[in-house]
Amino acid sequence: MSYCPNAMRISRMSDEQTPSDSKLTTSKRRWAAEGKFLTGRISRPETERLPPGQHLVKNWPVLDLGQQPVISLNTWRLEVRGLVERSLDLTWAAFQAMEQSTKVSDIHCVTTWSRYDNKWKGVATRDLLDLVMPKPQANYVMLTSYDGYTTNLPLSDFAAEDAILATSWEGLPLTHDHGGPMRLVVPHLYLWKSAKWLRRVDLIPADQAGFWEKNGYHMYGDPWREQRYTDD
Ligand SMILES: Nc1nc2c(c(=O)[nH]1)N[C@H]1C(S)=C(S)[C@@H](COP(=O)(O)O)O[C@H]1N2
Ligand SMILES: [Mo]
Repeated sequence: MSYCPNAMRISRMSDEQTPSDSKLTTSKRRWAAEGKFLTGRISRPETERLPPGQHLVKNWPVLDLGQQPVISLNTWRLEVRGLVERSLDLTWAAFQAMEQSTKVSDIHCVTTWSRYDNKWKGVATRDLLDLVMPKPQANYVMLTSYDGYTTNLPLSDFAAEDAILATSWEGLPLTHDHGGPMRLVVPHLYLWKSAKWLRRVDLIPADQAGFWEKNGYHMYGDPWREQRYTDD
């Protein structure tokens, strides 16, 4: 593999290690421990567009572990493995040749900002799943990114109608800081489930915790039910 030195260092991390801490990472671990931002209110998308405890922003903040991997389109791959009839190892050209979809969605970050009406273009997760054909025992997905980040969600949520493997935002190529060249967007869950710089999708039988889920954040992360932190 021929990523930049930074990405090479990241790609050598084993699954047991976690990406190194930034100041924000440390703060977010503490917020999970303290239950920060929980309002105790419940609202529903049908009655209120903004989930409880969220505020609207017009800009789009950048949040990650502080290590943005450099990815070359020549070596970029998207792998889909696990409980599938046909595993995939897509090059950038093969990914671009897939049917392209457009979705408009609101996004909600657990750090309390929400942004309305984001226009995405890319490959609908359903179109990817049609290619791999999940086996009946596949119930969850584990996502792994080029920076070593991982996150988990049910397969049915990954397959949501508006979930997209996005390469474009507001008519422009997705910028690197927001996960370009390609990131997942699953708008009905908190944005930490939407892996930036996505590299691998594993279809698995039972739920497993990803990075934030091991660090005090909820296994599912529904903004409408304010599932910010592990309930224990
Ligand atoms: N690969 C990767 N994806 C990631 C993260 C990360 O650190 N690495 N952070 C998550 C978190 S906590 C959030 S809130 C969103 C932020 O996306 P943005 O920077 O485009 O706003 O990305 C999510 N996806
Ligand atoms: Mo986040």
